[in-house]
Amino acid sequence: MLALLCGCLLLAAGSMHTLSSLVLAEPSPDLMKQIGDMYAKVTDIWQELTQRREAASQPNAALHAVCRVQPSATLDAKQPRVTGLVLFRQSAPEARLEAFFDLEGFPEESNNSKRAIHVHQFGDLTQGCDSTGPHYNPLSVLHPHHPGDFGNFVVRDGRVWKHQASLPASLAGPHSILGRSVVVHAGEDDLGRGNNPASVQNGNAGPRLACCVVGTTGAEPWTRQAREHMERKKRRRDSECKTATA
Ligand SMILES: *[C@@H]1O[C@H](CO)[C@@H](O)[C@H](O)[C@H]1NC(C)=O
Ligand SMILES: [Cu+2]
Ligand SMILES: [Zn+2]
Repeated sequence: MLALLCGCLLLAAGSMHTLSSLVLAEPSPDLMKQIGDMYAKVTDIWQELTQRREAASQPNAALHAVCRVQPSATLDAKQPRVTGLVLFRQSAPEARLEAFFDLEGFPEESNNSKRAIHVHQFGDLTQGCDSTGPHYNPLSVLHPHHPGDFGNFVVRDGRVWKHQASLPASLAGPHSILGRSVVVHAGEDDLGRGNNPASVQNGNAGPRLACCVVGTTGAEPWTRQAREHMERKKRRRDSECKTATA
């Protein structure tokens, strides 16, 4: 396999220039750059092939990530201290990203208000959530089309609790959100409809209340959360039935 790839490299380089210039003359910087580019491409293909083989040899190839949400270190005393967990799961590298959001600590008086959650560029919490940078934007597009624009989450009784089956971000590939951060904002995301420059950068979602760095994990936290989710749903249904029949 490797020999074949090297053969391709030589052939490709040879077709760009005559073989004699490759062998006899001092290689031009241009040629060196082309060989360098080709080498990078071959390396990419090679890595993808070996990764694919690795994934195929593992019976459970699902990807999991976890993000433990903590109040921003730079938060002032008046702001609520939001804590909780965001869990991610992708059944395969090309599959859709699922997530559980389980956050608490929002003020009671903010019942039914909406809070924005995004993926930000850096997994750097050295200055609290302020050092996480702007929205993660690998394709240079406008908000709300960033991969980590998760939108607004309704606070109920001080809590955000939501399962999302299909988010635009990924845990695999060149734009993986692993090592980047999840930021919970004090305000609602205007989803790019604010008619000002900030609206198409960050949705005017306000101060950064809490954040975390997305890290890899095994399947266990997801399994536990999924079980709890089912139980809570059942409890909610049961209590709704009771009030309906009362
Ligand atoms: C918050 O709103 C939900 C419905 O949206 C309601 O069931 C609940 O009682 C409210 N909680 C408070 C503290 O008002
Ligand atoms: Cu944000
Ligand atoms: Zn965005």
